[in-house]
Amino acid sequence: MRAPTAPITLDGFELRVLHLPLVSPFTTSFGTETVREVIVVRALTADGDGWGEIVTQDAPLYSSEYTYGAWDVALRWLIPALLDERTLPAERVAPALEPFKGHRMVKAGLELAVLDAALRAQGRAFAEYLGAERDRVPSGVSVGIQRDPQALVEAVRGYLDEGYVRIKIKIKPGRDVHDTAAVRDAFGGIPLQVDANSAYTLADLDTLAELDRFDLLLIEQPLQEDDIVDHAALARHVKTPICLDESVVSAKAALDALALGSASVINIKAGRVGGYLEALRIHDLCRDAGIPVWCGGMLETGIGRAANAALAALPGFTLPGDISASNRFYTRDIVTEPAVLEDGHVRVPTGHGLGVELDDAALEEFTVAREVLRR
Ligand code: OSB
Ligand code: MG
Repeated sequence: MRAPTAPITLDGFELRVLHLPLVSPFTTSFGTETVREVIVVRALTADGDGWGEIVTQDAPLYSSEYTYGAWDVALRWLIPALLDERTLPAERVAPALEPFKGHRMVKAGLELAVLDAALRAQGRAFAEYLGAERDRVPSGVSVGIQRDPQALVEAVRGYLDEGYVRIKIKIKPGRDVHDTAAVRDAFGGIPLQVDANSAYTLADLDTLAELDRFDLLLIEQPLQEDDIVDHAALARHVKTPICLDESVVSAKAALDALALGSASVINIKAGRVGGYLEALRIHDLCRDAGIPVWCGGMLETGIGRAANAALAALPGFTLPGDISASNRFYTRDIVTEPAVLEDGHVRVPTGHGLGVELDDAALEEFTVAREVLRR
């Protein structure tokens, strides 16, 4: 279990910025996206290529990271540091990048590409490597803010009809209690949770406490990223479990949040915490502490979606994650077999590495910038 990868010789990295059209606009408390701008990483090694994804968005609204900041730091600092190492096991990627502060999504994407290459070279599946115990994971869906509560109800109805087993709705001040009430009233006791993407402060305590009457699974990241003390205060005043997303940027941050009582559930996103290996550490520590976790999403392409399905198959992921089918976001993905919904679940890939193959034509079609750095 969790045997490390064999050392691999890095020849270079290819980065691409992609623009993938979304099937419908995705609105959160911080903005609306109609096109997913994302960076795809290809690790070029003596033993074959590996793929990763840097989940930054075009603007620094969810976190301080954004596409062209990621692009710059990867090409100027992080990739050169990895190429200096020449030969390394994938587990040494994060330590090699550790001196550079922040830029966790970039580090995660580079690490994933090396992991994929190393595991493919060894003929091992990412899920097995992580210690996954399930061959499919329950699929939840994150529903953006709609024109009005009626439109939200119709959007949710569509996803329930498709078989999604858990609904998460985005909220923001002025679009919280009524939206949640509309979904509760329309669909009764469905598994339901809300995500504020840090749109509130403690001054909104009364509004947040009003959500208690909807019997939600959790409220995700109501306050700011660095408000872990305020989240603890809020948790004492509301009944709904508080779940942290943005605030948990590392295993240490997760430990601190649990020690303070800032959260009773944690959303794990590999990009946000600097990689799948750090995500694994958060899974392990939460499991030891009896804290439920679930796998968050960043509108991943087929690359990151495959990796997320593998991660979510670990035993501590006891709540459905934001791992929906590819077609929830995209009409065309960049992998040959995009994730599909089967009986409310997404299958965990079993092929070597991440277990997905790139659709070269789709990759070309969506590429808007490309750079290769070789040793
Ligand atoms: O807060 O979970 C979030 C998407 C982009 C940035 C932040 C978040 C989200 C989502 C979508 O909620 C999750 C998904 O990929 O399905
Ligand atoms: Mg969130």
